Order: sequence, then C-alpha cells, then structure tokens
Amino acid sequence: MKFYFHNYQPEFEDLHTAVISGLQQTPKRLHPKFFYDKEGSHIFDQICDQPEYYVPDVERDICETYADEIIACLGKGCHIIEPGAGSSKKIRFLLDRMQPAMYVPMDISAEYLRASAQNLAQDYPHLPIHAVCVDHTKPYDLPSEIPCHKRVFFYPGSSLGNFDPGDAIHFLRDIRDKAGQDGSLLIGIDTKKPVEVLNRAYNDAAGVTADFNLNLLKRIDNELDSEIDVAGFYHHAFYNEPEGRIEMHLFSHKEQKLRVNGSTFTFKPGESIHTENSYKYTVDEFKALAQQAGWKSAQVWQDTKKYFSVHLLRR
Ligand code: AVI
Repeated sequence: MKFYFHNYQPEFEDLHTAVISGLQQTPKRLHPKFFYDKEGSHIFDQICDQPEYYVPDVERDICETYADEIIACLGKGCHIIEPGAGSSKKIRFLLDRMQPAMYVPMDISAEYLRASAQNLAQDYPHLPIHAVCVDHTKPYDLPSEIPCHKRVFFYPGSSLGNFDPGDAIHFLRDIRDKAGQDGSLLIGIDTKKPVEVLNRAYNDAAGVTADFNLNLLKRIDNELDSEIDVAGFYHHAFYNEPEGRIEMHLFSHKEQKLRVNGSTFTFKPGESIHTENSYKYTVDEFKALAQQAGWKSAQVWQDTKKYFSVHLLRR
C-alpha cells in the first residue's frame, strides 16, 4: 500500500456562533455545512437511495456510459484531486478503468477520511493515495508531494450547487489556480428540469430529506445548551424559479420560542429557517459561470433526459 495522510487539522466552525448569528438574521438562516454530523452524513447516504433523488443514479449512469470518452480526455498518468471526497465511492468508476499516477482525497473529517481512504488503498494497492484532511472551502495549499502537472480536480454530485453563485465562482477560481497550467476539472452539475421532478426530489415520500433537515435542530438541541421543540417545525423544500434553486426550509407549526445558550428567538406560525440552497444550471449557464472563473469548457456529457450534466473544464 502507498498510503499517506496529511492532517492540516482544520478548525471546525463554531456551531454556537453560527447558530446565534444565523437566527438573528431576517429571514432566519442556518448554514448547510452543519447538516453533516455523523447522523446527518448517515441520513444523507439514505437520501441518495431514495427513488425521487435522481442525482447519484443519473450521474453514475452518465459516468458509466461515457467512461471511455472521459478517460481518453483525462489522459494517462494524471493526479486526481477530490475536494470533499467523503466515502470516495464516486471515484471508483475511474480507478476501475484507468491507472492514474495518484489519488488525493480531501475531507474535513479526519476519522472519516482516514477510514475511507485506507479502504480504497486496500482495493487499489498500487495507487499512491495522499489523503488531505482540510476544509477545502477555506484557503489552503496542497502538499508538496502532489506533482504540479497533470492535475485533474474531481467534484461530483452537484456539490457546487450548494454554493451561492458568487462563492461558486470563487471556489472554481481557487481550483483553477491550484490545477496548474495543464490542469482540468471534471465536475457534476444538476440541471434545470420540470419543477415537479425537482420538488419531489427534495420532498421524498419516505420523509428522509425531512429527517435530514430536522436533524439540524436535533443537533443544535444536543450539542448546545438549548430548548428546542423539534416537533414544532416541519420540513418543506421548493423550487424558486427566478433564483434557479431549490430552497430547503424548516417552518414553524406555531408561535413559539427557541432558546440557545441564553438567547431567545421568537417564531410566528409559518415562519421559517432557510437551511439550504441547491442551484440548478442549464449547460450554457454553467459554462458561463465556469468561464467567469477562468475555465474553458472542453466537453459535456448528459443523460438522455438531460437531468444532469458532467463537465470537463480546462484552463
Ligand atoms: C450535497 N448536495 C449536492 C445535495 C443537493 O442536492 O443539494 C444536498 C441535499 N439536500 C437535500 N437533498 C440533498
């Protein structure tokens, strides 16, 4: 095994400060990054198994269908870098078919990253793996062991959709700078589609997305000194057409107060906490966004229904 672990010891953002400042805003907000505690990450894996949430299946189908073309575009001996790699499941379609010179999974959770990267190292014993524990949304430098040429960033799952467009451009620009002169980015982007399909995907019948959203309040209730009637809130997600995004909210069933570490927040019936945006881009809209970050579109692959897109960008 050629497994190396680089721990940059990222600071976890303070939940307490973020909750107080988010709930002081009008409308009230909580940042989606706080969804992903152990329980939240587990529920997110379950969302990916829901029939209404088409994203993982359609992206996998595109990658499987066009694997040969994608590999031909990436070329031999590349160094694949995956920000927010999590379980490193999605990279396997490439690793099963090609031999990159190196794989660099990055994640903020050291425990999770080490376990999944070691797992991968066992399955691909000849592949050098440099796992980097870092918050990829904050400034960082890649370890010097990662060669500066033939860098391919891999950012699947439409995770970029959870950034507001300005932040998305900033993130894409940072990746471009890190990719180097001959670098590229293979990225999965969810597209605009009939509103009913989008609304169903984020309001699944089994209520898994609802559990995911409500888990944020449970987490705050468990980790902070607080009084929250979690059952006093319900999940609802809807497509905001002018903004081109799904919005997830936690709506209050009633007039109520929520207390966190001595601060009290009052809710009117129907008032919400806005917890997530998930932007959807047409192929041309995403190309324009990427261009603003200095990338050039090299290739786009889509499924037959055009529900999802996989873009290859070059510098
Ligand atoms: C992680 N991210 C791309 C998901 C999305 O579709 O925006 C998060 C999610 N929220 C509810 N369902 C899925």
